[in-house]
Amino acid sequence: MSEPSLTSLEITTQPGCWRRAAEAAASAAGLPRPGERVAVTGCGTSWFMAQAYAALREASGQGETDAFPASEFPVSRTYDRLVVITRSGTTTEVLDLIEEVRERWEVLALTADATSPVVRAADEAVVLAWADEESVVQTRFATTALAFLRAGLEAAGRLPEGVKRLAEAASDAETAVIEPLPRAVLSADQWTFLGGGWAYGLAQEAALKMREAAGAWTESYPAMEYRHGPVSITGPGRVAWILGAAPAGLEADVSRTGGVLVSDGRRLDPMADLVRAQRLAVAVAESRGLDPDTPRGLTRSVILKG
Ligand code: F1P
Repeated sequence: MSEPSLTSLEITTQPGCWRRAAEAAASAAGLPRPGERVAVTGCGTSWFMAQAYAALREASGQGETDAFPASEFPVSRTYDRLVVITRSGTTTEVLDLIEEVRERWEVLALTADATSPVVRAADEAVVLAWADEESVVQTRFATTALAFLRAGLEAAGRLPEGVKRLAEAASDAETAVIEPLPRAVLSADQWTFLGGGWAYGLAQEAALKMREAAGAWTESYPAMEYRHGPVSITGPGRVAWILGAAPAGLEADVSRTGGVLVSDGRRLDPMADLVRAQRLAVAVAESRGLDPDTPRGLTRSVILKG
């Protein structure tokens, strides 16, 4: 048997990383304060974590919160604070955006690298170096950054009805890293990930993981958008996977197509369900003879100029 991939090893460390993120958030400076108008940004995986946090913060009643990819940021808007997520701290679009807005807004950066340019560019930087990864494909850094921000929300106020505390999410992740994945999901040839509210960003990330690590055909949509077209893709041998609570009737809709529905309901926290999708990405990559540690066409960071 060959050695487990770095990606799969890093995936298993997430419960501990999330617990450590909660400790780090307790003493961190620069986190959004309740009532502030906040924007969150990043690229790729980091943008999807930004989406999840923005939706969770706004649903928590802590203030209007937008998320944009750094390359499509509407800079003419007005915010109190910009939160940037960038594992490498070197992504060009993120650094360019900070340069453009730093005189107007407070900037908090979450990164894995204390020596990276984003640390110098931001007003405050939170360095989650212990969550950094050797893999190009991000798993634990991204979810740990989200856990850190989520812990900040928990400390500042009440979370929305039905959202678990981070400590419970970390316990759910302990289950998610070991639980066998359903055979029909492993052998499918297409996967559509769905999520409502803050779980939509997580669904986007699940789909990206499958593309990055396994070169798989995936799609992702807000849960209620599925019936508005994307359902046409699902059929025998294909999967619709809902992270978080499923809308009424989804099971019947998927069953009519002949496809497989993965719906964990409220058992696992949606972040823990994302961990299962990360494991699926590794398993599908390996079943296709791909090495998840060397994803096709990807680099650790996109640096667009010298
Ligand atoms: C962002 C990112 C990754 C993606 C790829 C290129 O990096 O887009 O999400 O998987 O490796 O870079 P970062 O800004 O978080 O370092």
